[in-house]
Amino acid sequence: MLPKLIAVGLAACAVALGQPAGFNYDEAAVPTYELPRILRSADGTAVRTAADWPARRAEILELFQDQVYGAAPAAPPGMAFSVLEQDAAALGGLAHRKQVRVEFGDAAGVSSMEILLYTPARAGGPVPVFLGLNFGGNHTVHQDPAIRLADRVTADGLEEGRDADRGSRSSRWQVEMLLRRGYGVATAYCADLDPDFDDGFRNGVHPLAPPEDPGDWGTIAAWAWGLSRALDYLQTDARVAGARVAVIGHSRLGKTALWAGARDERFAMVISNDSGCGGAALSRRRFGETVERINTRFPHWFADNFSAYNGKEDELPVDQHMLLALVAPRPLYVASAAEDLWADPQGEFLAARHAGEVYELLGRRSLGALQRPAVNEPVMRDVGYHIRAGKHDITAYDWERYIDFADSHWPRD
Ligand code: GTR
Repeated sequence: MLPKLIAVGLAACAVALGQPAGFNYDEAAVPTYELPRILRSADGTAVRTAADWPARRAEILELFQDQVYGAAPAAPPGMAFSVLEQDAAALGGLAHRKQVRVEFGDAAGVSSMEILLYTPARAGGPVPVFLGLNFGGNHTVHQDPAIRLADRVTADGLEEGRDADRGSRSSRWQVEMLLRRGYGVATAYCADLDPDFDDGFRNGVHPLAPPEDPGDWGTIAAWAWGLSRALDYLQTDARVAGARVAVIGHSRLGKTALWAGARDERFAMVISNDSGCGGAALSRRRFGETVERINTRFPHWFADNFSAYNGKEDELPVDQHMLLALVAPRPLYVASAAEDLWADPQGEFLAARHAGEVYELLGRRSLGALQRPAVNEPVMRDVGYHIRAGKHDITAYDWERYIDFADSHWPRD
């Protein structure tokens, strides 16, 4: 037991670092737990060979769909793409910029999402692309004055997109770095797909398949569905190498990237940045954010069924190492930040390590049995991992590693 004053002091520091009080940040207080076995089927048979994996994969995917994120519909039949704007000499000649509207048809509560795509202006052919949703509108990812302003939908109504917010999140989107290293980057505003508040699923794309059942799609599933629709577009664009699209996301959008990559095997690489609870972190550790807290604070994110596990993590038929395993054999990268205890860096690392069982079964390289690597010492195999110094964020350091990882898997002349 810690002396009371020290304990109170630690709790105060945790709050100051964005770590709410009343949750566990002490490794010694993590309960003992037993993880569900990835390589044992529901009927108890062992999964021994690569040929056994697809059936087990399908079981696990179904459990996540029913019990955690919720089932989403197929692409709407009336979906259409239109190029709203393009410039072959954007960003001072570095980029080719394209803005594309994806129309979902009349049944959706919102009619469309807008994709912003930059590719290197002087690319000799199709390039690999990093695709991720953004939190604040496409105009927040770069100062480029030609990016169309996105309106913000809040629980109080509609706020017009503001010029003053241009580039306000540009540190999270290393556009020039990506272009200089030969990659494209594509993004869309998450609220185009579903505004991030609980309104009983009247807005966003949910009206395409209104949730009625406790296993139907929540907001994370709607966002992930939108990433697949963005990929539908990217695979038609001649500037994009459609078989080399990495799906990436930070925090709640990192949970989203993982679910998108798990469901949709067309994503050739999956990157989770500080995704935490309901993302890469093991729920059973109950370190930092818990299942109960996330379902209470964000009741719209997951399928209603997920709430049945509030305070009952051990009853979950899955844990998040199994979500990561669904990405195999495709390259998977999980990243944490040292001060981001709310997201449980150790739980994120352990999930990535355990997912390695499936990589090995499929003849790929896991993280191995190593301990969590030291801060700023990335490990890159077919599963990659790093823990960066600093806070909950996605930074230039993180992007450099993701590009290094992509370079190692997708070598080019
Ligand atoms: C927090 C939430 C986390 C994470 C984060 C974010 O409030 O508890 O799970 O998603 O928001 O998305 O920034």
